[in-house]
Amino acid sequence: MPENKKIGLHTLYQTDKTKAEKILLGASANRRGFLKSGAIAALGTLLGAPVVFGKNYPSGLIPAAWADSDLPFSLPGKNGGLVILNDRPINAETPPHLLDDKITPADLLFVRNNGIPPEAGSIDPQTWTLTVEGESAARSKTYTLADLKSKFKNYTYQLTLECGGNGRKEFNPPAKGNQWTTGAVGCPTWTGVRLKDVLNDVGVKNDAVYIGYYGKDTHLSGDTAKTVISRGVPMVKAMQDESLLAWQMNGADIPLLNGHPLRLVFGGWPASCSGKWLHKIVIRNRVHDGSKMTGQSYRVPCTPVAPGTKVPDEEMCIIETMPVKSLITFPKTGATIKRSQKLPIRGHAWAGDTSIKAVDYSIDFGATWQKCNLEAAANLNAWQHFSAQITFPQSGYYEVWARATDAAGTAQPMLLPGWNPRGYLNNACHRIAVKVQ
Ligand SMILES: Nc1nc2c(c(=O)[nH]1)N[C@H]1C(S)=C(S)[C@@H](COP(=O)(O)O)O[C@H]1N2
Ligand SMILES: [Mo]
Repeated sequence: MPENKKIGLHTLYQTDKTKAEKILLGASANRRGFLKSGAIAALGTLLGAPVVFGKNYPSGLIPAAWADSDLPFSLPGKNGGLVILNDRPINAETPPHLLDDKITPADLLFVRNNGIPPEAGSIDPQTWTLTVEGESAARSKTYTLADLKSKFKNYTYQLTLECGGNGRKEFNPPAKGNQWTTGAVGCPTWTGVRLKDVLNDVGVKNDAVYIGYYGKDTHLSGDTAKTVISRGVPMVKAMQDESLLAWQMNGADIPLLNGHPLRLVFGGWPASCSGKWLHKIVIRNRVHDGSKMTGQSYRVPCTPVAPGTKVPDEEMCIIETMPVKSLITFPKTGATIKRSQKLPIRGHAWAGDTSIKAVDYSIDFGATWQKCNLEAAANLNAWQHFSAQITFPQSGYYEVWARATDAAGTAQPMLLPGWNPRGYLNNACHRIAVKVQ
């Protein structure tokens, strides 16, 4: 008898995961960040046994009964194929072959949480408000969601969100944090109002430098006085046409884990700028100094350093536009084809605030490169689709590498770019394995 069956674990795996998800993501925590007893009791019922030390159970943690099973623990509103990197806070990335759509479906957009999202039951779009204030705001003003929708013109843009730490896993010495491989990126459409229209309605003083955001998620410690994350962007990015206060993704409510009912979307910048569960924006007369804006967070050395270097805070610069990058989304790595066949490949390329002018592929580890077909972007800050048909000279093992070049002529590095202490901005070429028989 297999070991697992002997100890009866299979029965745990068969219990109702959907109900468990509801309990875990809808449950409130006490002051110390542990699940309240009602939720623990409900979880015990599902597991078919009481959670004996339940009073120590951290809110948001997925029981190992599900987390370690082969069955995907699907997050609410998310595809079961997402890879969960961390369950408290929830961080999940999308494997490359699941990012094949030109417009990323909502259930396939990665999730990066720094804290515990607001409880589903506590979000009422009817009463949700956004307040704009700060030293450089002419006054303080509060809008309901209905105000935003009706007072300002609505816009839809396709915008790329990529976590600044996407690709962190490859850096050596390793950087702390979620070990993202390639999947902390996606490009859905977003509907909302221009941030600049709202800022102008409030009134922006001449000395405005930066905006900062505040969301309704709670700190992992359970301390409600602590801010999870409060980042922002300089006024020029805030005032860009494509910078949105969005309430829809792909024409439907934004999934809870991606910031329902309201979030900021700054395409092409580290996604950490795009505040979720947004309820307050501050217009600052200095660089915003909220949580994860200062120190070493979302910053890289202002000038390159040798791997492993300790860099003082003053020599770290805030990441703004993201670098040129691409991803092969078809075929899935490990594809096998017949010698007589051509291999179709496709994927997407993006480059922060600029466009992609070429994508090339190589089947000889970068010695020679061939052009891919490249489509135009739907709008500024949207990724561009590429494709090609590859003929292989003989049977054997190959790697297909893709390399994008942006409008300024900057191309992706074939291997790792500059090491930095927190492991940001890895835009190395993506590669897949192909066997020709
Ligand atoms: N309120 C809030 N906003 C947030 C975060 C968060 O933890 N809380 N994480 C940020 C980071 S680091 C990233 S990469 C993106 C991830 O967006 P997504 O989860 O919708 O993919 O949200 C950003 N906005
Ligand atoms: Mo991020």
